Amino acid sequence: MTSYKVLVRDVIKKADVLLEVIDARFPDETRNNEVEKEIIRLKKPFIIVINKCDLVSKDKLEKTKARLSRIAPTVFVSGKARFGTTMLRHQILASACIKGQDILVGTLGYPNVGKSSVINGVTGRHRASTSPVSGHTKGVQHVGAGSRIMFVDTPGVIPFDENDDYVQGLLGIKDATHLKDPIGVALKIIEKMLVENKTALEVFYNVTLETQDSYSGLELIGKQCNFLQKKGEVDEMRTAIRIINDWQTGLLLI
Ligand SMILES: Nc1nc2c(ncn2[C@@H]2O[C@H](COP(=O)(O)OP(=O)(O)OP(=O)(O)O)[C@@H](O)[C@H]2O)c(=O)[nH]1
Ligand SMILES: [Mg+2]
Repeated sequence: MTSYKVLVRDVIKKADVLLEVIDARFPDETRNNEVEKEIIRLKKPFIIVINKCDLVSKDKLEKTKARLSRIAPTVFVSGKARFGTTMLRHQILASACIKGQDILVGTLGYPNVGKSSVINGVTGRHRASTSPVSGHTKGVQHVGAGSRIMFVDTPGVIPFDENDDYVQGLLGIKDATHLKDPIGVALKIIEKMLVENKTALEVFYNVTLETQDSYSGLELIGKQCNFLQKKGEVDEMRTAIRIINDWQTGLLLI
């Protein structure tokens, strides 16, 4: 594969407007500083697209939008539920600021954040191929969206530190059984939910979490799911895999 830096630079250079697609559940983890700097360096307009907005509460969404709007125009959408895509189309036309010509829209972001799904949301058709398996879009693809808009779909080109099990687990880049440390990742998910939406976690697993301790949370959830080993202690690995699966399939909502 072409070096990601070359690919990203090339897309930024050619595009009239850039979309930085991020995941509503972890906006900060999915923003990329290097990409933003390069866009700003080349003085290109960009839009922050908070995708998968169907997976978070309206309250969290509004707060994230208010915070990120200070950096660039920000819209929230759901590529899957086709929500917010008309607003995004308007924002693209407003940001491009070129009259009468076609607008080339570069789409950048981490693997699996939903770049291709956002494009399909705006085109109203399944023109860009999508998949739950990350790394799906292989090369740069052009996708026409009518009324002067032409998208450039890219592969999830931002590389991960191979050791970053947590982000790979959070983003569903690797499924639970392929992570190096599923228990560690599940604990991080619990930690994140304890801070952001403890009630959702409690309701989903039908448990009451007395402390902010993620390890006790894992144990309680394991017990409640009846994931026990022979001697009666909680099967932590099985519990962790269940939590990661629930998170990655969008059953566990922040
Ligand atoms: N719940 C929800 N899921 C979404 C949304 N957008 C995309 N997905 C899911 O996320 C997964 C990845 O979507 P893609 O559009 O293929 O993501 P991508 O960023 O193009 O991924 P790569 O091409 O692999 O880098 C698929 O399983 C989609 O169904 C959304 O708005 N909400
Ligand atoms: Mg794709």
